[in-house]
Amino acid sequence: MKKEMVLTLLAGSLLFGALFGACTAVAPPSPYGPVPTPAQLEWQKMEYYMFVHFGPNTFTDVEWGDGKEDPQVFRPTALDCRQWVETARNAGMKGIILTAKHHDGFCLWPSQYSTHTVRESGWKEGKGDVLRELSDACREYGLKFGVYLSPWDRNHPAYGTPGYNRIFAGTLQEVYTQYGGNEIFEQWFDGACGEGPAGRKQEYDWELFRQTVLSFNPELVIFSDVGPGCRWMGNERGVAGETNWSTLDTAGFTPGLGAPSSHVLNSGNRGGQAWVPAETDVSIRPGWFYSPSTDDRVKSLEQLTDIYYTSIGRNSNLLLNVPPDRRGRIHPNDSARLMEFRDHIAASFQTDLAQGAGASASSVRGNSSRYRAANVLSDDYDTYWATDDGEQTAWLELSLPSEQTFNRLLLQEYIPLGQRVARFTVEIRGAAGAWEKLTEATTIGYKRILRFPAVTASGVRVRIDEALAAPVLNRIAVYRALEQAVVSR
Ligand code: FUL
Repeated sequence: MKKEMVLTLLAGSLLFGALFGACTAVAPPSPYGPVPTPAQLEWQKMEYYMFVHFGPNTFTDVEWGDGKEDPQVFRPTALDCRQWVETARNAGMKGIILTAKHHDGFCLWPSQYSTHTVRESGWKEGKGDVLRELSDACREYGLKFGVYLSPWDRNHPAYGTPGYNRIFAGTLQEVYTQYGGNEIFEQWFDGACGEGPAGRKQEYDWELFRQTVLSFNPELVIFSDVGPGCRWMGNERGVAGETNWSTLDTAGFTPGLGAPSSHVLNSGNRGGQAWVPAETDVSIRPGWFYSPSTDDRVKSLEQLTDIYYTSIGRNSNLLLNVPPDRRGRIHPNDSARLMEFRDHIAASFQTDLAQGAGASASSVRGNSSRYRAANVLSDDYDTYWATDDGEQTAWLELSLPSEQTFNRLLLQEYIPLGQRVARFTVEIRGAAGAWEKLTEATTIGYKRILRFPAVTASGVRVRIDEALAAPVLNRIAVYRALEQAVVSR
């Protein structure tokens, strides 16, 4: 064959290959099991937001007001919700959830369903409205706004009668119609009830409560022990399970006494029926409400950093409570600590030492560059590495541009296709070129960050040892975090 003919044939087949390849794009993996709704995905990406416990308890030094407190005790001297929002925004938080009504029944807005509200208080001659001020401030600063409303009400005379359910639904309706319910990002339903066996017994109509808020905002993420939007993760210490599935079996369970065990809430259910990701709620102080006695007991930078790794680092969002003081402002001790924490995390995760690495994998879905291993190096959320269906064990290797010293590994699964990875091993290539095992872990989910003492290596390999379906990872990064925080817990 003549040389020109060979070249023509070669060019022709390349052109055919390119055209053919383009026409038969390899289909993405189908979702596996339950997956997040678009609103749950947006919520998960928020990662970090503020809880605000504020009310009569702020002034009386108790955690659970009994509903008999004189509303006149609520008398903040210099309340400034914009200062809360500014503090949250500067701290890197994406939203605020306010205890609009805690167990004492006191409403931080002048509710028509209660006589225990800001209207009866000593603040602004009864003309104030904290919910109004905070929702306006969140809008002004571009932060999301959420509400905590306790079903357990120690003040309302109808509590313990069937009529109370309608009253509570009316209360929800009032909040959602008057304070921009379609913008509220999260509704927090506390399952706590301390009435005890001799106390008033209320059978909650959870379905009514959920439908009421969803009717104003179908995108709303509803928090409770069993979701449906997100779930309590089982403790108030800030420690999500090392294994943490975003899936949960909810059938037959209710918030509160009928909830799954705290152990289950801590880890979720492998293969669970519903997508109900974990939220970690924890206070920056020993109590949920402000007390002058805790001004010097604000959690240390080490404690907060540890919580970062045991919440956000374990496939959970972090709802950090920062209770305003008796002026109605965030105390300087809390805000100073929040800024130290923000700086520490920002410095620790500033430089991804894997950038520029060469990436290879045991296999790539359909050999298509669309699913290539190097996608895990990009910050584009929607590009990912995937294998062919059925390949449930796989590995991905990063050859670092040069030897690097690091102590954190960050991994993300592309959760719009479900949570899949059940167990994985991390290996590193040492100075002599041999691979050695560094560590192992179980679930990944939206985000997993592993901590280990600093190692120096020229390569990192993630081996998926067990998965419910073929793995889909959209991010792998390595960092050298500041070694100020406690390494193991
Ligand atoms: C608990 C409540 O009893 C506490 O007072 C606090 O509000 C916490 C966030 O939830 O169930």
